[in-house]
Amino acid sequence: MDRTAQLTARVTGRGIAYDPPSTAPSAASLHVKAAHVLAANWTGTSTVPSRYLYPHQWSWDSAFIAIGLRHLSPLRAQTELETLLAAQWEDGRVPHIVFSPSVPLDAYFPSPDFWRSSSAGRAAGAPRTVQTSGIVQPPVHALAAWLVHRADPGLSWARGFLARVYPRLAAWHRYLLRRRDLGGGGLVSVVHPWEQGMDNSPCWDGPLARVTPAPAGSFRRADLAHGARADRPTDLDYGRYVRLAADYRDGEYADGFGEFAVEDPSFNALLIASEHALARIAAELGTPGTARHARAERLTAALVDRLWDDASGMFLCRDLRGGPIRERSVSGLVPLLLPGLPREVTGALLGTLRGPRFAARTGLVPSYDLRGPAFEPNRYWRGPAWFNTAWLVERGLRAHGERAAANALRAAFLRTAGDSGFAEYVDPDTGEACGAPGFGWTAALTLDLLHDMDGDMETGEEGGDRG
Ligand code: 9WN
Repeated sequence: MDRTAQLTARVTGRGIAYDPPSTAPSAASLHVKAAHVLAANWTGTSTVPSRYLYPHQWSWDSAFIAIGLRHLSPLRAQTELETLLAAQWEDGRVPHIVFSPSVPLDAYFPSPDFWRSSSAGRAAGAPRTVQTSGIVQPPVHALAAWLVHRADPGLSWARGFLARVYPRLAAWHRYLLRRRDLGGGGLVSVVHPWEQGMDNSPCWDGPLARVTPAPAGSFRRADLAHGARADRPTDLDYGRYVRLAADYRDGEYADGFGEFAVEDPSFNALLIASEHALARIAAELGTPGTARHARAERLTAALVDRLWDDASGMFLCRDLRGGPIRERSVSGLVPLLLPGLPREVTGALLGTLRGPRFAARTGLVPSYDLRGPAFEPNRYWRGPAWFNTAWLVERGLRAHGERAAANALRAAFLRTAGDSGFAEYVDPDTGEACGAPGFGWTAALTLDLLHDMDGDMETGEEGGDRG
């Protein structure tokens, strides 16, 4: 059944009339506009998410950006990933921010003098020549490297791209699997909300409540100079982010069971998708990828075992100190991306996606349950729709043969991305642009959906569901 028709019925049930979509811009004009955003955000070696709000290189942003850039310039896409990986620490972690030395310290907080990577990170092997943060972000990089290679294998072979990035990507996954399995059940834990990437999600409210905030006067937020206060995390949340990051730094970035440790479905699903991609990269380089595919399957089983919640029809986060977190966020739908899910899990995820909690008027996927107690349509990750998560869900729908639903989500993505000026995120019902305009991954993933119609990410061994 056509997803738009379903949406109309459900939305009417919520008492909101469905607006017909705006006239779709032509693919050619969207391409030109998206390419323009990426050109404006390009620094020469990488792409900033936003010149104003985020003027450095961010880890998972760069992976998504490379996935789009491959359609414009496979060389730039390779460079994007290699610039990030050049800042990898000796323990294998890929830092969530690589700071640009030409940007003033007060342009973004926390700045390099907060993280002090070259001194506090010395024991963990932080690079000496570049300043970085000390936390990580979701491991989308091997998936991105594989897709970038496939965009122009000739150029990739000529430059030795895969051979250079493979050991770094393998070390990155090793770090996560060995140092971050804090729960001992095979899944990776994040130790800060910024690591998971959906910073202000209501999922973190419970675990964050245990954290004593850093005093308000001890830091100066730079985000409020560019973002609306009502859209951004509160000062209290920021105080807690700062405390967690400062404590991690003061412990010289050694990994252990701290105050915040959460197993997150999206972070782990992206690791699994990337592990499958790493298996393909290994095979392309002449080493069998079978063991890596098998590890990805074991991780998928652990994900289902530890985070699947039948009653909610989706995956939930697990607070290692408090147990399952009962808030429903888009993170719990991202595992749809995975090829090896049990059939009943896939079916339930599709049902949840179509149901009243996640079917928004724009046709995009809200970051948080539309009916949840903490829902706010404009506040950071507490309801608005983001384009990277829409892209992940679209790829998941396509991977599971849900062509009509994938096409509807793709159309909603392209229409809203164009109408919003490639906004960082939008109100999930009205499509109103929020956050930074001309946002890197919104433009990049627009290009990907324009140019990669079949969405074959080749992330599984055989593909398809397990019966
Ligand atoms: C902290 C850069 C990043 C994204 C995150 C998003 C936001 C930073 C912030 O911006 O986080 O890392 O200052 O709020 O939540 O997903 O990678 O675009």
